[in-house]
Order: sequence, then structure tokens, then C-alpha cells
Amino acid sequence: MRIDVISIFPDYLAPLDLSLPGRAQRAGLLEVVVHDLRDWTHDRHRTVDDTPYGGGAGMVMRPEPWGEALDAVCRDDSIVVVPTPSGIPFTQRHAESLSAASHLVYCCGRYEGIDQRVIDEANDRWTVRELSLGDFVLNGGEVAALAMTEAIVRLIPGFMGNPESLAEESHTAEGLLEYPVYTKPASWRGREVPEVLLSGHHGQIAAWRREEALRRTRERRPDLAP
Ligand code: 6GU
Repeated sequence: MRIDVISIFPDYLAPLDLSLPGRAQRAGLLEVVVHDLRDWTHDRHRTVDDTPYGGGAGMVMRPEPWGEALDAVCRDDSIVVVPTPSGIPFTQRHAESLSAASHLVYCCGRYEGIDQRVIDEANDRWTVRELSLGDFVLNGGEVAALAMTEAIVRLIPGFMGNPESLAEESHTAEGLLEYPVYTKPASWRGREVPEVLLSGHHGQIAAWRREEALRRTRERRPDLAP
């Protein structure tokens, strides 16, 4: 997989060379290139934003540098990902689907957003996904692009050491939150590991875990509970 990131704060994406995406790059499964949007400006001040038509607070990113950047970076097989609080909620399903892509291009907007014509034109030429991390506001798309990339890259086939840990975790097919987990010591500061987990009864352990997962899901995420 190849990932291009376009941002006015390319240093913000430095963590892509660390941790999991860094390991994927060294393993030859992933190539990441971060671009400074201002490389596609032509004025002395390298302007990327302007006041919104119709009035209102804040600044909007002008279309010209974005248009040139996407012309330069996109290929026939690109999926253009626009992180925005106005997007569709990003879920594990998106991570799974995007992990099969050959080329992702993140457009990291700042200010009040990117001129809509950039998104509309990209949508005519490539596949566009406007995605949100949740109902809160970040200052720009960079941190969201990092988070989405970590969720996507760990699903690239042949990357994670133990595929079973992918199957069991939260937000996968069963749709329940994960059950609580424990390790040694069995007694710690007067708190005991639940007896059943020490019992060796695999059937009882599976039943206990499913009940705890259900309890947690009902309590924390009633919208996901069966
Ligand atoms: Cl994807 N972008 C921004 N700027 N803010 C967010 C977000 C994305 N998801 C939640 N808040």
C-alpha cells in the first residue's frame, strides 16, 4: 500500500515513521510520503486560505493548491480520504475496507475546511471518503489521519503477528465491546482475578467473557447492544 498525506503541517505526520506504520514501512508493506500543501502555491506568501464567500468566522482553504496537489499525487487507483468532523463516522468497517486499497491520499484541512469544489472534483475523478473520528472537533485533519492510518495499517494482510487478536477485539464482526482482561499476579492489592478464569474450564470461560462483553456493551454503548 502507498499512502500520500497532504498537509500544511507535514511535521505533524512524523509519527507515521514510528510504531506500527514505521514497522510496516520497514517491512516493505507500506510506503508513506508526506507533502507540504504550500509546495503547490505560487505567490510570495504561499497562501492557502481566504475568507469564506457568504461571510462567517474563520478561513477556508483555497481550491488552487489542493487541485494542483491532487493532480500531482493521485493515480487511477487512488482513494482520497478527507478527515473532517462533517464526515461519515469512521468505523472498523472503513478500516477493513481501506486496508485493501492500493493507494490512499489524505487531504488534511485546517481552518474551517477546504473549498467544496476540491472535494466535488476529486469525487468526479477518484473515490472520495469524507470521514470523521467522532462528535468532537480537532483543529485539523492531521491527528485524524494518524489515527485512521494506525487502524488501517494493522489490518494489512501479513502484518500483525497474531491474526487471532484481530478477530477477537472490540468492534469486529460480533459488534460487542471487549470483555475485561487480567494477567498475573492472581491477587493484587487485595483484588482477585475472577475465579472462573483460573478454572481451566474453557466453556465456562467463554460464557463468562461473552456475558461481561454484553454487560459492558449495554452499559457503555447501548447503541451497539443486541
Ligand atoms: Cl476527521 N477532523 C477534524 N478536524 N476534527 C475531527 C475529526 C476529523 N473527527 C472528529 N473531529
